[in-house]
Amino acid sequence: MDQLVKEALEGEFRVNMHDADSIRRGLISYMVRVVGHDPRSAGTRQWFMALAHMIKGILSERGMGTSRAQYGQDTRRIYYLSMEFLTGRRLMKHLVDFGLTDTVREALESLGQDLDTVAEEEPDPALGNGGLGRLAACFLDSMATHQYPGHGYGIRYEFGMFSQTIEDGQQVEHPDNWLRRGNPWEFVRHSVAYPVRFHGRIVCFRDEQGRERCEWVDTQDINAVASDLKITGYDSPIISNLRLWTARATNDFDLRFFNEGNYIEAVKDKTTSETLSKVLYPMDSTVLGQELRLKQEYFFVSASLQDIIARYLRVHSDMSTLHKKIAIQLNDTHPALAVPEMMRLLVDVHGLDWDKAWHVTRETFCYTNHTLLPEALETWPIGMLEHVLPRHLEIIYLINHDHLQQVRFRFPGEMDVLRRMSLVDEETQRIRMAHLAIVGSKRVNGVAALHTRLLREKVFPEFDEMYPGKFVNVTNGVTQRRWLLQCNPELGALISQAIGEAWKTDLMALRDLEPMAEDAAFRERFNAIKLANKERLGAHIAGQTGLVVDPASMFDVQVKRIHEYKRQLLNVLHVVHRYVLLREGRVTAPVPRTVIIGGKAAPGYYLAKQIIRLINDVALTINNDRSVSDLLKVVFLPNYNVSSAEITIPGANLSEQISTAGTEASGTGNMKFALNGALTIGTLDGANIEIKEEVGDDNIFIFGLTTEQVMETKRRGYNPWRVIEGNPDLKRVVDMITSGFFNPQQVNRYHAIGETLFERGDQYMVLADFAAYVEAQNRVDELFQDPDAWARKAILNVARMGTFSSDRSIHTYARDIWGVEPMDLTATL
Ligand code: 26V
Repeated sequence: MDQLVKEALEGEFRVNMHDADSIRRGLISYMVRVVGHDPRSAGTRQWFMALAHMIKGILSERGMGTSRAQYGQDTRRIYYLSMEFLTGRRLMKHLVDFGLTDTVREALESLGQDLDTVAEEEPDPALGNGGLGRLAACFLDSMATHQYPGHGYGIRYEFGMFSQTIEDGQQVEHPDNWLRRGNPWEFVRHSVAYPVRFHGRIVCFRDEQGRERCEWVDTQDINAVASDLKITGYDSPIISNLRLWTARATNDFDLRFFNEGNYIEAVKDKTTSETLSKVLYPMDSTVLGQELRLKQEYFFVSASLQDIIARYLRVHSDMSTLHKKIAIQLNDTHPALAVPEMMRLLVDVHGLDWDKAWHVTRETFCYTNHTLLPEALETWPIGMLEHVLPRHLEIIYLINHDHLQQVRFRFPGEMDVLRRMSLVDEETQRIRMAHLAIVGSKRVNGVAALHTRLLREKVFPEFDEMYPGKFVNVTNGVTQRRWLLQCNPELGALISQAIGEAWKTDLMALRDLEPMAEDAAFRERFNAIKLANKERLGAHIAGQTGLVVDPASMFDVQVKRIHEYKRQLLNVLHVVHRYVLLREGRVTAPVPRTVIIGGKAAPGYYLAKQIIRLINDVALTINNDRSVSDLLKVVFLPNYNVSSAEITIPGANLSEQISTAGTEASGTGNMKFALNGALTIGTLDGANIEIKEEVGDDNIFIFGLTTEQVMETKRRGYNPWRVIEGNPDLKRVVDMITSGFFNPQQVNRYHAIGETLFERGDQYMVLADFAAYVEAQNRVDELFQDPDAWARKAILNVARMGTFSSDRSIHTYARDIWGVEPMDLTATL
């Protein structure tokens, strides 16, 4: 080592990334010069930092090339505004994208380090709740891979999604201090900072031309400071940017407090103003209407629009053609304040007249809806908006005035329609953000065929009528680079061996895999890889929970946020039912199963937390009952996140996608599982429907009520009591849970679960679907007993997942929504 260090430090800083020896020298040099550690005593953490900084150097170099080429081409840029990005760890992704995994592995090995162990040192940036944030990350990957000029804007939360432990069977939340040891990937741009204003009042006056102008004065300002994360695509010359904003007190703030002479109070207030980017709200199901959340939303919208406009004005001068050069995608309504903010900037700051500004605005924005649940649709109290963003409230009223004028014209005399379409909910005195986003956008899209249909027919029918062609569908997708190539390299290699590498950037190429389903040797290798992935998952489970599971058993997996509509409870009912049958010896040819459930509950969502507790109580009883121990195990996998998904998904045989029909907008986990060779048991909900159409009815286990049947049943008056009286097995299971069989020390623990199923009418039809679910699970068992038949279907699932690539989603957005073409920078760079 001594000699190595000496040589490396004598050498040049520049590294040839295709030569392991050069990388090794580079690593030593970065270790000394950037990390500031002696290579002779460095541990995995330090080697991670040295490697990350080295890769960061390449990112920066290549990124500059991309920027120059983009300015040169003056292409329309796409900005993806999202409060959440769940990017997953960066290191392995960059290595895969640059094709450097093997050389870097070799270089580290020569330094006595293992790449996988080093990669584990990186914290998983948990800047999102679930599907919506992960989708944003998949989209950035697809845009960069296919050379679209797409950039992300979000918030650099100091604390991301809480980390979850299970104590006494219950969820405990811990702060996610992911920046504690620094973030080697970010470029902090102290000079890219914009003031964001709050509160204050409006003064209107006539300018020299006699036009009415309004100014927003006496505001309290906070600075937004940019940090950039570089986004690489697979084998792509493009490096895109994800710009995340941090809140900092303005100098102004400092000065005022200093002059007031109360130093300690001044510093305290300064800190409060910086809480804006402190923490991610860990809810994805109910809107609380908290002022801090509203401020977060405006903070990131305002900073992003200022930045977008500043960039535009570097090359252009006419604000009335802004929409020709940019498109802004709103990821749900969280950034919907961008609509009035754009109007304010165009009218109040840049002096455009109202109609022209409105035209530019509506041609710029597009909005993606991600939920049908009424309690997740954002609305803000008028009083709060008036206090926090008085000018925006006025602008919203002006927009609404013109909008209602058109509604009256289109639906004359229909007062009900007028009331429903107004941006203002008069009853609750709140502003409806989805309405605002729809009115202010050129296109609105749902995220799966069923979801888009329900949006058009049930949620916003009058909007759909008034704006034909505005509502479009773009079914979600996932990036095969992270969700196959990176997380399941063995399967990736097997596929490439069989059909070549085209699938990595064109997932439709997987079709060529179909004939392999009939190839016995291929099936054998496919099964061997699944087994190895199950062993890896088994080891992860043992590490996390201490439970030992059998990789030969069927791995039956449900991982996602815990929510009533996702029906983890239905899963538990089936598990308990199975337990009863096994104990009573009522199963003739039992199939050993390991049921794995993971996910976080929103901290304030009592019932979701009770479901976690129930899973753990049931697991404890079953796992300690020796009479079933070879046949049934139940695991609650704590702290489900992107990194644990990367281990969990490749190890699954069965993918549980069992939401009540008409509630899950799309789902994306469903796609990841099938792509990794799991079979799906699922309802006709979200993208499950499209998955079924692709893989074929014989290759998926569909059960339960359809959306129409759910609505019809409810309309006719659904009675959960009647269901349970007609099904003694179900009654037995429910009685066991509600009477304390799994928790004799506190028998009424699950009172609330009984209440939601009966007194509150089983809103999500858990009981109604139970019998069909059990029947489908029996079909699953039967098939699993024939490993060859199972493998055939699993291979066909993989082969038919082509359409569920986020590449396809992005090409669709580009063509139908943004009207952009990929750039071709391959020659330029
Ligand atoms: C809602 C809220 C409500 C206020 C507090 C913070 C917060 C944060 C996120 C959300 C969004 C919930 C919507 C969501 O995540 N939808 C999921 O989007 C996925 C990607 O389109 C889709 O696959 C899932 O089906 C859908 O549930």
